[in-house]
Parts: sequence; structure tokens; C-alpha cells
Amino acid sequence: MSTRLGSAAFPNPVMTASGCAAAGQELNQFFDVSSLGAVVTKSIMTRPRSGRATPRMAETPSGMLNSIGLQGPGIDSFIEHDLAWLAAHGARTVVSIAGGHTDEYVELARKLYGNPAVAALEVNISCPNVESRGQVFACDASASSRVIGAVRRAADPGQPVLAKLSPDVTDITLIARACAEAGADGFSLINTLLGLVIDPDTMAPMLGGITGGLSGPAIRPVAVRCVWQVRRALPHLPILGMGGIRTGLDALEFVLAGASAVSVGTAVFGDPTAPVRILAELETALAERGFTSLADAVGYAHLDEFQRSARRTA
Ligand code: RRO
Repeated sequence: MSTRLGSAAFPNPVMTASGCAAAGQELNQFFDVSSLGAVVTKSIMTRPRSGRATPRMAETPSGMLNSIGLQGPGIDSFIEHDLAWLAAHGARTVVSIAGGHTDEYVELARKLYGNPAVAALEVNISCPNVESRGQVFACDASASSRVIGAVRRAADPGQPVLAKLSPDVTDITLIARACAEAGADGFSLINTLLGLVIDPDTMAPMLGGITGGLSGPAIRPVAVRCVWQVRRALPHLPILGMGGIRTGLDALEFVLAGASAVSVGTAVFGDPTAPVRILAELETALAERGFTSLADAVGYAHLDEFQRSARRTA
């Protein structure tokens, strides 16, 4: 079940999804977070931030909408408390970073430089809950390239840079290619889709921030499609896949589409033990299908008949 995202190695492919498990402390009440492939932390910014107006969450059919707005303690407190806690508990950590300008991403990468607790950086260029759509770098190839290139140059060479992309674009492979040319070591796919819910009683938007990010099983086919397309376009770059994973078979779908690892997000709100259950279910599902290693299943759905038979024992 071991896997890699660029130069970073993980004992298994199941991780938390950024924003759904903070920095792992709360989940650790339910299971040992060091048993996961990694904890992917809530996107952190240079300074503390209180986030958007409440209400910030709304249930939707087979999913939910969030409008948190990058609430967080800021990088210094994060390193001192959260990252230190994760390291002390033996959890591998993928640190998600977010900024309003390229300089802020660079500052974050520099602060994390050389920190042995950081397995990889997830560069969140796709947060939907920002003041202006112009700030969603991942909706524009040159803006994505600028941020990813600057982070890759500033970051510790030993820390792989994963570009987190938005599905809310006409062609995700154009953005992915721009990131790859700028030095991305892999991708985190996908962030939430921009949505809106109106309460029929108040006849006003449910969320304080009006729009929000849609997650959960409702977006899974969109996420699998994005993983598939990016894998086709850039088969040499690893993908951390996410979007509505609730079971081991859901995780398998992402792996077959080309993900080397998966993040479990919205499912933990209903079942905090979901990541460990999904890991066990994925292991069983792979064995039942004749795979002797996870790596043999990564991208399997893209293979032709001849290539397929070489990958399985059964
Ligand atoms: O904080 C948020 O509101 C948020 C972020 Br940073 C993100 O990347 N995706 C999302 O759905 N919400």
C-alpha cells in the first residue's frame, strides 16, 4: 500500500483532505492519525485570519457547501503548535498553503524550508471563498504558473510542490500543463466547485459569504474526470485525488483514474473514522481484484488489454 508523491514516500495512500480535519488533533480522538498516509492540513496563510461571515456550512443533496474563508492561526502559530504536534505524534504532514499574492506563497514556502515535519507542500491556488474570482489563480494558466514557479523556486527542494487545482475551468489540463512547466511536482485534484444555496423560507442565500465550495459525493464524477484528464495529459506527474470519497471502492475509482494517493474530506464530518475504514476497504478491494501492490492499480483504467494483464495476478 506504500506510495509516493514525487520525492515524498508514504506508507499508505489515504490522507485527510485539506480543510476537513484542521491539523489532525480532533481526529486523533477517534484513531491514531499517524496510521494515515498523511494529514493534509487546512490551508494556512501568512497571518491569522478570522474567515467569512456565518453561517458557513449548508447541507446539499449528497454533499455540502462551505464558506469558511481561510480561517486560520497564521503560519508562525501553525509551525509552533500544529506542525510540532503532528511531528510529535509521528504523523506525516502535507502542508497546504494559501495566499492572496505570489509573495505570500513565497513567504510561506520559506518559513517551511528545511522543516523535517513537512513531507510535501500542497499549494492551494483554487480556494473558491475569496473576495474576488480574480484571486482564484487556478482559473488562469499564467497566474497559476506564476505562483507555482515562485513557490518551486523558494521551497525546500526536498519538499514536493503539489498544485491544487479547481474543476471550475473550461480545460483543467491547460492549467495543469502550465503548473507542470513552472515546476510542479504533482497535483492535488480537486478543490470544491463554486455553488450557491438559497433558503426558500428566508428567500436569501443560506451562507453568510453567499457562495461556497461544493464537496461530497455529489462532485465525485467531476473529480474522477479531472484526475483522468490530468493523468492522460501528464502521466509522469503524481496525483493526490479527492472529491466525495466515502468508501474503499470510491477510493479505488480515483486510483484507477490515475491517483497515487487519495484524500478523504467531507466524509469525516459524518464518520470521523472514515479514513481508516476506507484504507482497510481499499486494501481489500485491491487484493480481491488481483493487485499485489497499489502502484499496479494506479492509472489502470487507462491501460489497454495487453497492459492490463501484465499488472494483475488474477
Ligand atoms: O477556507 C475555505 O473556505 C476553503 C478553502 Br481555503 C478551499 O480551498 N476550499 C474550500 O472549499 N473552502
